[in-house]
Amino acid sequence: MKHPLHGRSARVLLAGLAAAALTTTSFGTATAAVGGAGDPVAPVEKAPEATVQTGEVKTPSTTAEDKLGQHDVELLDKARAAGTKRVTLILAVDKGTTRSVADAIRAQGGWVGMTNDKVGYVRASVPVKAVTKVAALSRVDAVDLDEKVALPTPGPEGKATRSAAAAGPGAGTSNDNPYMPTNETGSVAFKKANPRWDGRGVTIGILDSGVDLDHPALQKTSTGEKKIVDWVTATDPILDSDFTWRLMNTSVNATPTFTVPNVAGTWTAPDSGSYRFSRFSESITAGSEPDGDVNRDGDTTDRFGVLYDKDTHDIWVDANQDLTFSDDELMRPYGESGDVGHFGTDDPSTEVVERMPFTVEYREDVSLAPFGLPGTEDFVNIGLVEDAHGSHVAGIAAGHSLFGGKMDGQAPARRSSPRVPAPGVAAAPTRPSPTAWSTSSPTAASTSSTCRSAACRRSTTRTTPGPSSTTGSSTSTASSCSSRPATAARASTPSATRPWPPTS
Ligand SMILES: [Ca+2]
Ligand SMILES: [Ca+2]
Ligand SMILES: [Ca+2]
Ligand SMILES: [Ca+2]
Repeated sequence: MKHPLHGRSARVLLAGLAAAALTTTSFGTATAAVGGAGDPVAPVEKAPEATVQTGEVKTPSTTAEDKLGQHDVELLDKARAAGTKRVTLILAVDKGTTRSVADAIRAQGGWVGMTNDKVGYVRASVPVKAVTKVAALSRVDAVDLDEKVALPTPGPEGKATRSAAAAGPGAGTSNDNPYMPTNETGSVAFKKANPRWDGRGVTIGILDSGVDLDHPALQKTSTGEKKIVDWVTATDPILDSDFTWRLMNTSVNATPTFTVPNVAGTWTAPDSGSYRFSRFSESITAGSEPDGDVNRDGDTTDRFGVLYDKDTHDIWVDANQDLTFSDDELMRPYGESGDVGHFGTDDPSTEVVERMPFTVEYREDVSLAPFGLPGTEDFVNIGLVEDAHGSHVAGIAAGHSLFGGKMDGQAPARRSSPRVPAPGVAAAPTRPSPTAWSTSSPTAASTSSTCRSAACRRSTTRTTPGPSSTTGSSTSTASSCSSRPATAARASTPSATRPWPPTS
C-alpha cells in the first residue's frame, strides 16, 4: 500500500510499472505458467544483424551494455559500489520467450515477479552480480534498473493577476470555468464543434494512487456507461512491501465455524469447507491519507478477516469485524464483477463520508523464493485508495458532471482501465507500483530497500506479512513513512465538501 506521490518523486517509474499493471490483470496466472521447465536459453550473444530495409540500416543492440544503456550501467555501478545485493530489473524480451528468459533469470538466482508474453515483458529481482549476464541473454532486448527520480513539485509560476479569489465550484459551474483548464487547452470549444469526440469508445489506464470508486463524477460516462471498469494493483506481492497483499497460506477447515492458531475468536465461514485465511490491518495505511483508519472510527487498530477459496478464488472480507463471513458479500476482482466493499459506515448527518470503498484481487502461484521458502502460494489484495491524487487525475481526464452540474473533465465519455477491457467497458484505478511506492519518501524507500527478507520485515515497524499470514503483526507502522499529515476527510471520501481539484 503506498502512496507513491507524496514528495512527488515517483512519477518517472510509472511507465515501467504500467506494464506490470497490464500483466496483472490480463495475465494473472502467468507466473504459474513460467514456473515449470522452459526452453533452454543459450546465454550467448546473437550475432549482430544489419537489416537493410528501404535504405535504412538497423543494428540491434547486442551487448549487455547496449541493452542496459549508459544510464543504467551507471546505476548498476552505483549499486555495486553501495554493496547492494539485488536490484529490480524491467526487461523487454522477444515476444513469446518470457518463459525461457524467466528460467534463465532463475538460474542466475533471480526472482521473477511478473511476465507478460504478449508484450515481451519481464520484471525480476536479480543479484547485482548477475545483471550483466541477464542483460546478455540473447532474447533480452533492453533492460532498465529500478530507480528513484526526484521530481520538482509543480506549482504556480509568476504573479496572480486575479484580484479576488473565485468562488468555489458547484452544480451551477459552467463547463468553461476557472477550475479545470479545459478551456485553455481548447477542449471545451472542440467538444462543442465535435460533440461526439468526447472520449466515447476510448478506455484509458490511470496508474496512480487509486481512484475513488464512490465519487459521483466517476460513476457514469456522458453516454451512460459505467466509467471505472477495472482495478489492478501493480505492486509485487512480496518485494514491494505492499501489505495490502495478503499471503493466503493459512488453511482452515470450516464446519462452518473455525478457529485459527494465534488468532482470537471463533470464526464462521459462509459454508462448511476448506478455505485460506488472513487478516488485513488498517494500520498499514498510516503513511498515507487514510491515516491508518480505513473504517473511519477514530482508531488505527482494526483488523479485518479475509477468507479465500483457493479453488474458486472467491473472497470474503469481514468488514464489520463480527468474525462472521456469512454476512459479508462474496467478492470477486473488480474488473470481473464490479464488486466494491466498504470499510466503515457513513453517518448521513455529516457531509463527510465515513467509509472507504475497497476492491479485491488475487494473484495465483506467486513464488515464495524471496521469503527463502520453496514453492508458490496465492495472495489476495485489498485495493484501497491511498490518496486523492488518482481521483484528481481521473477527474481531469474523464470526470463527468462534477458537482452534479455541467463541469466535465477533458473527455467525459471516456472510460479508463489499466487493462484491455471487454467491449463496452471503461476506466481503471491502479495502485502505485511497488517501486513507485518505495520512492515516495526517503523513509519509505529505505524501508523497502532493506526489507527483502521475511525476517527483516518482521523486525521493522511496518505491518509484517511474513510467510505466515496469521503471524503478521500490525504495529504503529508506516506512520514514520509519512511526509505529509493525512487528512481524514480527504481519504477517499466522496464528500460534498471535498475540495476539487484535490491538492496535488
Ligand atoms: Ca479504525
Ligand atoms: Ca476500531
Ligand atoms: Ca462479517
Ligand atoms: Ca457522512
